[in-house]
Amino acid sequence: WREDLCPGAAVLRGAALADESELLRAIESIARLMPFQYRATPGGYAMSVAMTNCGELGWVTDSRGYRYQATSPESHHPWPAMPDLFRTLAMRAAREVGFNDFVPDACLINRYQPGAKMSLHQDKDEVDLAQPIVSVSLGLPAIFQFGGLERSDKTQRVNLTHGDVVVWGGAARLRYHGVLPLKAGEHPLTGQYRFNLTFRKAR
Ligand code: MD3
Ligand code: FE
Repeated sequence: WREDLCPGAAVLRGAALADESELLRAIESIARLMPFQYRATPGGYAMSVAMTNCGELGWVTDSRGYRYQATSPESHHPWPAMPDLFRTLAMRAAREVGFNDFVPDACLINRYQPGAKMSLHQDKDEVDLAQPIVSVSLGLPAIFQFGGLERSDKTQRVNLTHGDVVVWGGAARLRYHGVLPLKAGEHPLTGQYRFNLTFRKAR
């Protein structure tokens, strides 16, 4: 079922459940080719979320800034191809919310362990902000926080659990958002981790 969070953002509860095993197997094979990395922000802080990517472009951060690039900074190899299942799932979710021409070229894979968090931020490194972002949550649940267009705007909390898919676009596209520190737990399919796939049209 669908829950509207605010204009432009909707949660499709359980929309990825039918593909849970295949999604997790794909994440494992991507991570074998491109291991998860704890990257540093341009300000020099180590992120608590480990990241890898698949697709034509991947999101990276280092002392020079945030950007999308076609190769891994460690190996200089192209990111693994985006599995058809990933692209199809993201396109179908976007379409359900009214974004009919969304074709992602980048998939950032975030891995949270207990205590890992993502501070309030905007996603604005993509060229065409008329395209939405689709996120898929797998494994341990997280409390997602979203605010307004200014960092100081008041925030709302929403629980994202295994299999939830969220589409963010339109008026919600530049809202500040983040993830509160992950609570420890054990998920039957992912153990102590939460994975989040975010699909973007970067270029
Ligand atoms: C709201 N990831 O990688 S996904 C990120 O759960 C990121 O790992 C979070 O924020 C995670 O940048 C949240 C949900 C999400 C993604 C994109 C958004 C929410 C958004 C873009 C605009 C507004
Ligand atoms: Fe984000």
